[in-house]
Amino acid sequence: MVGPTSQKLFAKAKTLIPGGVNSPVRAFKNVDGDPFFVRRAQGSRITDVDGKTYIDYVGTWGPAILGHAPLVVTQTIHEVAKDGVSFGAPCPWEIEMAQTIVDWVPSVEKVRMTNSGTEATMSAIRLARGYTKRDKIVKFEGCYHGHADHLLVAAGSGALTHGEPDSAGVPADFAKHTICLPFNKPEAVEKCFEAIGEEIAAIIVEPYPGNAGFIIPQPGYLQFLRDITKKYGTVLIFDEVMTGFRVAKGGVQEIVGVTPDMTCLGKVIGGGLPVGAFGGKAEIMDYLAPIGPVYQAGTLSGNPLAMAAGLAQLKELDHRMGWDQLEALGSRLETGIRGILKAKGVDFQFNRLGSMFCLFFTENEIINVEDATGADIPAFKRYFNALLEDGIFMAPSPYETGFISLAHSTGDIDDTLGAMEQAMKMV
Ligand code: KE4
Repeated sequence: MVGPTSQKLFAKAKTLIPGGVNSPVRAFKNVDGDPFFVRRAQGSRITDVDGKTYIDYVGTWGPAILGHAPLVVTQTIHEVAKDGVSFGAPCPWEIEMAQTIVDWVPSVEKVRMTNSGTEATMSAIRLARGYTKRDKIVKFEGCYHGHADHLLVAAGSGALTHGEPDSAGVPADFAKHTICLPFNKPEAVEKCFEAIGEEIAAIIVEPYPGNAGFIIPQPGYLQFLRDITKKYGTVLIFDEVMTGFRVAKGGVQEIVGVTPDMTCLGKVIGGGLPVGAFGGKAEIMDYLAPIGPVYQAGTLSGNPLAMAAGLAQLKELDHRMGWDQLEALGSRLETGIRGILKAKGVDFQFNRLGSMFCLFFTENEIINVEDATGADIPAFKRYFNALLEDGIFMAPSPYETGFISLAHSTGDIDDTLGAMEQAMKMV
């Protein structure tokens, strides 16, 4: 079917949609390119309107853990939609989803569904503030929790006591209760809590940050955050929107054995449809309306279609014990990449946990976003574009994470490694 090219579609899109995209990272601005427009996606592959097919490691930024359009999900959507797509009234699907999250995620005793990760983190913070009756929150540089005003905050001049807006349109007053500290630096958290610990409602953290490339917490760091928040009566929130159900059945908290007070989820739990969730201790969650004083709501929250699609995906993942297969695929990719780097004589940093990975174009250890921004970004751009030319779609930004799905074959991994070997010549 011949239709308008990506180039023509992008030109048209830009006359109607700011930047031509409905989410900034899709615009390929971080790789000096123009985005392709997608015709269809199936399994490990995505095909653009010009007929080019790519092995896809963006995976719609995480949700496509079974690969694109898995039959178990698309059939479920088709079947359930016949009985309605949204009721605005409770339905059994919501109970089944809540029961699954409670059963699988160690920290969750009760859970509230939302329509995005942003809603989940925004609501979790409001709940933590309502529960503790405190205003201050702590986040970490390089961690992204969606685009709520109080989370678009960078470390300010008074880094230990208040933050500064990290986006136009965010009033300084909205940012002043958000403290932004360096990740993997316990001493910075200690100094902050010694100064104002009694005022801090919550720490929100991506336990394995995936929005600054993919960063590994130093040994004991997450337990340290657990201990200091317990000491000061601060709510510890793990933002597992990206890692939840992906790195393990119970997410990072199952792997590291650190149980937060609350967890934010998204992406995988929607099977590709818009879903987020936040959950935690019943004592905290019961502060939510309609039984508690903290208001939170959503027209489409828990709608039957998204719940059924997400449940179909989670059940399939569990039935196939997908995490073992994802680890095997991730390990194959890592071994291959390390061989390529060795042959090239460079010690670029490669971080991975299961099916999440990131290659940094620097030989310096990456322990926080400062290290990631010190990498050779022009080299990344050449590498990204060489891979794209060769039919491999990696995240169009050096500050994102790659995702492998259960639809990726060992052949896909080997073809990707072949393309990486060629692309490395451009670095
Ligand atoms: P959404 O509002 O985009 O559903 O979720 C926000 C969010 C919250 N927490 C974490 C850890 C996240 O990674 C995200 C969103 N992730 C980005 C990818 N880095 C979404 C892609 C995009 O913004 O287009």
